[in-house]
Amino acid sequence: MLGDIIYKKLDELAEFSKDGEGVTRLPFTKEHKEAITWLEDLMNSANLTTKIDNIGNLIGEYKSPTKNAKTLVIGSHQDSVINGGKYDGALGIVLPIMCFKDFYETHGALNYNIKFIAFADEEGVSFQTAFLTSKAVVGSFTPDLLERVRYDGKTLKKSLENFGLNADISECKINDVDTFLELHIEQGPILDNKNLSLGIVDAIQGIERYHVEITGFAGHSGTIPMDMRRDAGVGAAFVISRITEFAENLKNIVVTVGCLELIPGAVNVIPGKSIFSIDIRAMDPLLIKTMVDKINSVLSETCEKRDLSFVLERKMKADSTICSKNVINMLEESMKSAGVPIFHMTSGAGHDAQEMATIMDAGMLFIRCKKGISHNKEESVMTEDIDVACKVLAEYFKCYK
Ligand code: HGY
Ligand code: MN
Ligand code: MN
Repeated sequence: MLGDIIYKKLDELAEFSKDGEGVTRLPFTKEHKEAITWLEDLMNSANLTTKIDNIGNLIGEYKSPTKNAKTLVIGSHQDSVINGGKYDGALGIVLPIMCFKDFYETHGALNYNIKFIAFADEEGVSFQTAFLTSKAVVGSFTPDLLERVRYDGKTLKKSLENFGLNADISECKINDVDTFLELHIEQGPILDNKNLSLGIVDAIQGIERYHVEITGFAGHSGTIPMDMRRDAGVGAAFVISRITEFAENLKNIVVTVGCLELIPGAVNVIPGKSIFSIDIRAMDPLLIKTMVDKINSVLSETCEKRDLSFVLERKMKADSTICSKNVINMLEESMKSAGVPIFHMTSGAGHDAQEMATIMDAGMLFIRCKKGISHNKEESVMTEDIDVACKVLAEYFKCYK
């Protein structure tokens, strides 16, 4: 079955990763280059014409013989988080290409065009953003992002140049496109708990990400009395615990501090500086605003009390997205034709579909992942669910208009 073939292809793709646990494939790296070379072969085997745009997205095109045909865009991201799983992003690139190849060999020409996209950078791990390269595709990329600096001190601009890309990013904008469909693992436990293979996404929650720096004064851990310290590490600890408790009581919002650094980071030095990230998600933008106001007030109170100073900088914002009714209806029709139970849900995770929805009808189809585990090497899918997704996507190819 196609599910087994796709499963094995995803094992191959996962090999393009930095050493270490799970998959680490960050954008504009050796691993990214290897992955899109491999994906280009896969696209070519499906008779797609391929190109890499000026920000490293790989695009495979099927051109319909029909004049002035509509264009369906299908894709997801090639990049991973650090020590992530094999399926986050990758499944939404490989499955549609393999399913199209099988469909075209059986049914022949379509009366619409298809663009398959492997987005270079969705996770935002390298440049403290998210949906960086789908922003370029929809035309919302701003030149200031070129100055963002990644883990090795290189700016995005330099990283692109080293990757062989130094052209005008405004040329990445795609036009004359009608519908975007993204297949993606759910990254949550709902489908697994309900023993369902697939879910139609009705909405994707909004995201705001912040960079926080607290500055105190480095000192000797043995000689400075507790009441004379300006400990930036303790400042961070109080802030993180208070904003977490606030989010727990606020409900329908999630707040995560995924990165935390104490400087200078020596066992016998009072931290003079602490740097951490805050990732905030909710469907309701008012909840996010309430949370950001609380973060500001907790930072002010804590820093005043402990003679510290702080910087709170927003690094990215993506509005919550209501998925297109047209896409939802067509997914329902496809699931009905494939004899698959219809289930609607929302997405806790962010996706390129949020950017793509700013210029066209956009929707998502979720595929169960075991226990909802994701952003973890234990991430796993079943070949049976991949088969079910292929059946539904084939019906979608049939009914798309
Ligand atoms: O962070 C997210 O929600 C997604 O995995 N990019
Ligand atoms: Mn992810
Ligand atoms: Mn993803």
